[in-house]
Order: sequence, then C-alpha cells, then structure tokens
Amino acid sequence: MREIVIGGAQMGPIQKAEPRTAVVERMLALLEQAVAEKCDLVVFPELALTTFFPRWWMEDQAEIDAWFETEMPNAATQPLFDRARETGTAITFGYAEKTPEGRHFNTSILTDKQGAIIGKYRKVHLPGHSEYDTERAFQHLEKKYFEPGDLGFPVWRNLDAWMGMCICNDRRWPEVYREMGLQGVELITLGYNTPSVNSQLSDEGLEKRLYHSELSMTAGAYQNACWVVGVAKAGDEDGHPLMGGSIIVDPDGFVVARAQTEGDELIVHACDMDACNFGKTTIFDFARHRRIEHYSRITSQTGVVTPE
Ligand code: CDV
Repeated sequence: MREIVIGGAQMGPIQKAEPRTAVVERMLALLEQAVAEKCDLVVFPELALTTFFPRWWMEDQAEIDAWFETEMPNAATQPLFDRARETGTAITFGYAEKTPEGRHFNTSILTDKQGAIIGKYRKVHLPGHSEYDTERAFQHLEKKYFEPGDLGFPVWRNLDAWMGMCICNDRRWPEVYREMGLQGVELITLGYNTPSVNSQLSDEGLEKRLYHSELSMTAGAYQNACWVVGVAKAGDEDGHPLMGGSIIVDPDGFVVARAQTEGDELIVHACDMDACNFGKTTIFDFARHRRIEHYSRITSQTGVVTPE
C-alpha cells in the first residue's frame, strides 16, 4: 500500500482589498489543521493568494501586474513554505505568475516534503474572453490577463507516486487527464474558481455547475485510473459568488470526500496509490487497448468540421 493522506484545503472568498499576508495566515491555519490530521500533501485552490481578479476590467498594466507574483516563494508566501518544510508537508497552490521576461501565466506549483518546488504547471485552457463583453452578467478576462501555458502536462515523482496538475477549466477537457494518464499519473491535483452562475446563461445555477464540475473530475479519474483532488475557492468575493464543491475522487470515479461549506474547509482522505493499479492493468491498460490510428483528429483539428 502506498498511502498519501491528502488534505483538500478549500478556501472561502478573498476580497479585493485583502492583502496576501492575511490570505497566507488563512492558508497557514488550514495547513495546521492538515498537519493535525496527519496529511502528507495539502492542495490549495487556483489563484489562492488573491481574489479572482480576472472578473475585473483593468487597462493600466501596473494595476494588472499588482495581482502577479514575480518570484515564488516571496516575502508573503515564505511563512507557508517554512511551515510546510518544518512539518514535512508537501503543498500545491495556484497563483498569477509574471516571468522575468514579462510573460503572464495562471500557474500552480508543487513542493516535496522538504519544501522545495519540484513541479510547475501553467494553465493551458483559459476560459472567457479578452475584450470587454457587454453581453455578460460579469466579466471573465483570463484571455486578456494570461497567455496559455507553455509547459504541457508533465508529471512528477513525489511522495512515492506519479503526480500531475491542471487548473480549473482544464478539468473539463478529457485530453488533459489522458495526457497525464499516458505518463502513468496516479494523482491529479487542481484548484478552481468557478462562478456559481453562468455569466452567459442566468438560469444555469449552482446545481448544474456543481454537477458538471464533479462529472468532469469523476470521469477523468475513472478513465485514467487515478486519484483526482479538486479544490475550490468559494463564496462571495465582492458580490460575485463562487461555488464550493471541493472533492477527492478515487480511481474508480467515486467521491470519497466532499466539502460541505463555501468557506475555508479542509477535506481529508487517505489515498492508496496502489488502488490505481487494477484499472491501469485491465480496462484502461492503454498499451493493450488504445487505437491511436483512429485518434488523429484530436491533435490535428481544433474545432468541429462536419463531413461535406
Ligand atoms: N477559473 C476558471 O477557469 N473558471 C471556469 C469558468 C469560467 C467556467 C471553469 O471552468 O470553472
């Protein structure tokens, strides 16, 4: 048995005015809870250090850049790295990354138990739009503030398992799980900021959005025989509600832990990485059963083309 005790550290809302130092205090409180529950790994959400700023239209580059981190760890996050190292806890969290070349990414990092960053992922599937959209109930400007990730979907050996990451909207795309599945992934972690209502469809509310989120993650887990841990930033951020619904999914696609609130809340499960072996060697033994000669459209064509 290769057991990893995983804490999904859902975070409640972060208001625009809340400084990173205050947010890190909240993350430290969740980390302490996780340590008390003997977690080996704690998973925090997408853009964990700030409010979900892509909902705000900004034109001044200095104002935009204020939401980004130019180094990691930095002064605000160092206490989190220090405490994770002291307690021997691996962590993963998302943040807005500005590179030394001035590139902007929606990023997440993964540490080992010694607090060293061993993995970085940059969000590939950026939802939303890049221009102000008067048709929407609220803006979702990820395509304005970030460029698509350039690192693909790597996996890393950590805590004696193969781990990979994706971020929020990525979880809705089966290609994401399969890219990592083809590298033997056993645990996929992801954070999300998902509005509780659809900005383009006012009667699509919480129930349907929670269902689609869970459907995507449970399918990805089952079809790749891996654990999936999806962690929300939830609650009302300056009048904009985000859904909760953080879950831990086993390699059979069953939800084994689920958040009950829209606030700071830790969900915990002891995840046996060897539970992936059966699916990976039977129904989803890719080497035996995949028929790649029929899959060429997946990498040669982006949109729908109906036959002539
Ligand atoms: N942060 C996100 O990527 N949110 C999207 C919303 C816009 C649908 C999501 O897929 O949850």
